[in-house]
Amino acid sequence: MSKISPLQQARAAYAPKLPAALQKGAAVCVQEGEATTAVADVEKVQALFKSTFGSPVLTFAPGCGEKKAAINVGVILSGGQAPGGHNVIAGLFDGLKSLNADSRLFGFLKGPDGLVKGEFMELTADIIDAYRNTGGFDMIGSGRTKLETEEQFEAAKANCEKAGISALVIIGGDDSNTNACVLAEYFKSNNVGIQVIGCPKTIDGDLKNEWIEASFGFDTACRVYSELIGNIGRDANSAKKYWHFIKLMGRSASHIALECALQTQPNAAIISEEVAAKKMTIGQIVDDLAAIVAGRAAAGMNFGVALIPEGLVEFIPEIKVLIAELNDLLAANAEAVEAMDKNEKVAFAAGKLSAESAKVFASLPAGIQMQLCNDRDPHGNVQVSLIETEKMLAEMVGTKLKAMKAEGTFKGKFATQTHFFGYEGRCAAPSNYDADYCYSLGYNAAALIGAGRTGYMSSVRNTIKPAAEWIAGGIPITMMLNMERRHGADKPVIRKALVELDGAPFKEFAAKRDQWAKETSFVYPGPIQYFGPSCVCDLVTKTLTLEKGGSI
Ligand code: FBP
Repeated sequence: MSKISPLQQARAAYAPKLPAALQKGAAVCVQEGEATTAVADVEKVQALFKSTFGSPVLTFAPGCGEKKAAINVGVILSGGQAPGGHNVIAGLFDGLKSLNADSRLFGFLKGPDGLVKGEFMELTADIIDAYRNTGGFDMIGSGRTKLETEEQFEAAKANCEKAGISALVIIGGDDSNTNACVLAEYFKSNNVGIQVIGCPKTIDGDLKNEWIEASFGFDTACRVYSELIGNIGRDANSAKKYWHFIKLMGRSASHIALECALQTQPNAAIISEEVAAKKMTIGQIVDDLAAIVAGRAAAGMNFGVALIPEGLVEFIPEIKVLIAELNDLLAANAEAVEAMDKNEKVAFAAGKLSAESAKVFASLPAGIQMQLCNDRDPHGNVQVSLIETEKMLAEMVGTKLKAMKAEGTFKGKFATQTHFFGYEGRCAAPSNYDADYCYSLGYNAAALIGAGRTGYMSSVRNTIKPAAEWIAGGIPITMMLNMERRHGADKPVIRKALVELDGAPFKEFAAKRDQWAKETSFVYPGPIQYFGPSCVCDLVTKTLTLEKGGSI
């Protein structure tokens, strides 16, 4: 057996809490709500999902332990890692065993690819026990293959039938759950007896809506980043000589940056959704940051902490246009560009851009110009997550402050350190919130399977309350769909949840940020607590607390 840490050993014994409805087993009493519709584009969604559209919202109540027939179930982890994935699988395993001890669970390997290629392993009690309450997705691996073609669906069907699998649980983000919905529809409309259930995962926190109040992993990842930000804040406040520019993962939405700001009270935090709404230029963002630095310097504080969301550049309108122009330009001249070195590419791009974009391009640091010209994904798009926005802003703010110094409007010092927190948080041992929530989501998925449903997302709500009061049930995925333009075609997708500027979390941040900028009000959250009093172990994110009408 490989060596495990003392914490992992102790944590293995943690028994995740379950909602009251699931405490007597996954054979629940099912209460059906009204028939549902789609979030928008109802007729188009209905036409595409003839067999699964309109199913009711389900709420579970404790059952009487009724035994169900034994079944084989397959599980898939899809997309980026998020703390708690193993607990979803453990909950699913325990839930299935509560329905019938002879039921078996199979894990498809390396994500949806495993389903298409028929690569899987049986997940026995020994395997499950070794992964309880651990972070990571290493039990079966994950992948980003999209399940969307009929060939893939047919291969999935054949591979499930070979293993006698009659239900699939897909653990993923908005795209993976959209694909789960499409697969459920395909199976049902073709009379294939395989149920499909989705579970909401992503540290990004952007798979949430009226019915799914959080995606798992967000809580733990934000706590890990906030611990690190707090440590940096304390270092900054001790040494008093550096400004720390910290980029935080989260792809597009700024939920992580916002939650970390609420937890740590930095001197500045940029929220991409606000930048887009105010149509801010890169120059304005730099000016605002420089003004905060200069203001603190005038008060004798040549240090600070600034948070930057990963997806920022795509939300700055002028950079979005620039990136689109660069994508087209480099794709249209792919062969010639291939032969150029980094400097030649930059010079080539600079000479071909529209006048407006050329100006924006010229205003960016040389390193960022190169990254914009070089880092492209297989679809020919700039990989924004690889752009070192934290370095870009540190450099541009430095340049602005030099100019201000020359004018006499800045008299302080400006030395920077830059950081990127992302992978550090994705595989952390799940917090109690995520351990309990994930286990409940998995157990609840077994209840949905036991209730014979398909095309549903496992839903556990009311999670700001103690677990016994959590509401377990199922939400038809079709209910969350709308039509969006993707790769030149209208596609049904689950709407991505961005930060709402009229939502309580952003309003709380906006009301406090000026004070945080001027003063040093850092909060030091410290590491996630797994053992100890409930007031430090069973925390809920500030975002969820505020969204549910609470105060922080
Ligand atoms: P998911 O949406 O699949 O959960 O992934 C989220 C994420 O961690 C983003 O925050 C980040 O931009 C991206 O994955 C990084 O992807 P990769 O793991 O491929 O580097």
